[in-house]
Amino acid sequence: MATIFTKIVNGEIPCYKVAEDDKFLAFLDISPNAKGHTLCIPKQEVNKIFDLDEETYMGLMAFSRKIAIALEKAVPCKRVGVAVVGLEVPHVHVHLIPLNEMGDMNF
Ligand code: IU
Repeated sequence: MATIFTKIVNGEIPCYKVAEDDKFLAFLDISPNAKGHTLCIPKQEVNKIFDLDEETYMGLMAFSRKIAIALEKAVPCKRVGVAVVGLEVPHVHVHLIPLNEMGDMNF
């Protein structure tokens, strides 16, 4: 069965799109830990990050870096935190979370 993120990629479920190219999508987290909390995903459905092929893995990192740099300019914050958690959704995603001080989630 398709993951919820594949349904978002396919447009079956709406999202607030931040950016996309042919291989990757960035969209706002539906339950954000901070204003601007963004998820970067490969459009290809793969559960675990280290199961990505090398090219997609490197591409996801490069895409996430671009989005993080743009977020740091667009959202007032001290820095953008990066996390790969994967507790809930079995489709690789990189969390980008604008932070102020340690522990201050920028709301
Ligand atoms: P995870 O623990 O890294 O798997 O967290 C999944 C994230 O995906 C979590 O922050 C959710 O709020 C987010 N999310 C979403 O943005 N849209 C959805 O439809 C679902 C989860 I389900």
